[in-house]
Amino acid sequence: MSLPPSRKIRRVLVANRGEIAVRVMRTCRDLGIETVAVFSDADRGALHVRCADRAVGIGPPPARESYLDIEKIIAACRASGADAVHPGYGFLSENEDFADACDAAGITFIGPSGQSMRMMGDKTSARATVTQAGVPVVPGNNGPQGRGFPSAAEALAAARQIGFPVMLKAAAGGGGKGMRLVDDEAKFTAAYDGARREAKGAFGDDAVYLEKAILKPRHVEIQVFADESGATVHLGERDCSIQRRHQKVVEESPSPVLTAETRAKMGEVAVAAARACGYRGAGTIEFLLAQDGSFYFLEMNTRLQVEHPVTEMVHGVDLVAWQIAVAEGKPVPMSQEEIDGRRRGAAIECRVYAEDPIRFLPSPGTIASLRTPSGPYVRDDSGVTAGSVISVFYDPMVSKLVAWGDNRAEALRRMRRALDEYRVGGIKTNLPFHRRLLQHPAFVEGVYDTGFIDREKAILLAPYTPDAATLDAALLAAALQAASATPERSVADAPAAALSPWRYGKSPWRQ
Ligand code: MV4
Repeated sequence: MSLPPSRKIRRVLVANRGEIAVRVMRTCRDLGIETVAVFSDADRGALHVRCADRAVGIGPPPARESYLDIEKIIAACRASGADAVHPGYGFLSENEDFADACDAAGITFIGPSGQSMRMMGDKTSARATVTQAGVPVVPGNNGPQGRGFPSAAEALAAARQIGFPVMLKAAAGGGGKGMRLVDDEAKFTAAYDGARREAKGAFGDDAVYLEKAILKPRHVEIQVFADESGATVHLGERDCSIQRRHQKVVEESPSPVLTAETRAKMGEVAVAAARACGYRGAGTIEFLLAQDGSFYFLEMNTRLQVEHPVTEMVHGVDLVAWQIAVAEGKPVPMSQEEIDGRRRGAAIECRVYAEDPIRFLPSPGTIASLRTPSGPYVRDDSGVTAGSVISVFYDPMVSKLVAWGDNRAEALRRMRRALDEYRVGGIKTNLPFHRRLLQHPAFVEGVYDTGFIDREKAILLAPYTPDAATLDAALLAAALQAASATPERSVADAPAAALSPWRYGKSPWRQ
C-alpha cells in the first residue's frame, strides 16, 4: 500500500522517559525511523537519552515543568524536525489537549483522536457510550443528569435501588481515586462527602456516580487495536488482579480462570466498546470479572499500557510497530483470524520496582550494580543501567521482567529462574516479593483476586526471618563463597536464594 508522502513517519519524538521511551525507540530503530528524546534536568544522562538519535532538554525535574508541558514538547518537535510523537504511557499519553495540539501543529500523534479520549476519559460518558453499543457495564446510576449526583439524598435513594454494597466513583476519575466502597446506609453520607472531596482534590471535579460493588473481582483487560478505516481487532486478555493500592505488580496472559467462551465474548464486547468511540490505535478495555463468571466494563485506557509485552509475547507481535503503522494510515496488520491463530502459550510480567519490599515505599538512590536476567524466552524492558539514579521525581520502576512458556507452568518456572538471576545493588527492590509470590500455592494455582496481596501480605511482605537450619546453610554458603572469592555474587545474596517459605534451603544457582 502506498501512502501520500506526508503520512510516512520519518522521525519520532518520544514524549516520555525510562523503559517505555527506550522500548519505543527500539522499534523505531527496527523500522529505520529516527528518534528524538526529550529529557528533564534530572535525566540528562538517562538511558533513553543515550538511545536516541538526538535529544532536546525540556526543563526542570518536576514533570509539570517538563514531561507534562505541552508547549515545550511541541516546541521540541519543531526544533528537532520530528514529524510524529509517541506519548508512551502516563505523562501526556491520555491528554486530549495534547493530541489536539499535535494535530494542530501538523505532527502525527501516535494514538487515538482527542475526541475518542474525551468520550472515554469521563467515566459516566464512557458508561453511556459503551452501553449504547451493547457492552455490559456494572449495574449502577450515573446521576439525574447523567453526570454524577449533586446531593447525598439523591445518591442514597439511587444506592437503595441498586442495593448495598455500592461503590461511589469519581466521574473524572479512574485508578481508584475518589472511590468508596459503602457497605450499608449508615455509612453512606460520610462516604459520599469523602468521595466528592477526594475527587475534587484529585481531578478538580467532584462529580461522583454509583455502581453496585462487585466483591472479590478479578481485573481482566482486553487489548484492542483499530485503524483509521474503523477496522478493529483484539489480542486477547491480560489478568492484572495482582495489585497493591491500585498499582499493578504482576500481569499475565491468558487469565488462568477465563473460559474460552468468556474470552470470546469479552473480546467481542471490547471491540464493540472501541468502535463505539471511533477508536484508532492501541487501547485497553478493562473489565471486572466477578466470582460467578459474569464480567462488566470498567473503563477504557486510551494508550499503550505498561503490561503490553505480555500480549506481545503470546502473539509474537510488536505493538509499537502496529501503532506506527496505523498512525501512518495503514490498516491493522493482521486479521482477527490471524491473531487468534497465533496466540500461543502463556506469558507473565513482574514489575521490578526500587522500593522497600516490606513497606511498598519508593527506595530512590543510585543503582550501584545491576545484572539483569536473560536466556530463553525471557525479556527484560528497562530504562536504567548500573550507575543510573532512581530519582524521587518519577516512577521508581527498574524494569519489567517478562517470561514466556508453552503453558503457564513453564512460564512460571522461567520467571522463577529469571528472578533468581536478577541482581540489583545499591537500592532496595521488590524482587524478594516477586520470588515469594511465584512460590505462593494460590498464585501457582492461578486462584487469586484483586484483594490477594492485602490478604496474603503477612506471608508475601514479611521480613526475611530464616530458621536456624536456613541460617546455617546461608552462613556455610557465605563462608564457601568468601573462600572462593566469586566476584559475581555477594554474601548478602546467599540467604535470598533460600528465602521462600515453600522452598526452604534450595539454592537456585551454583556459580
Ligand atoms: C470496582 C470494584 C468493585 N465493584 N467497581 C479500582 C480501580 C478502579 N479502576 C476500579 N476499581 C474497582 N472498581 C465495582 N463496581 C473494585 C475495584 C477494585 C479494583 C479493581 C481492579 C483492580 C484492583 C482493584 C482493587 C480494589 C478495588
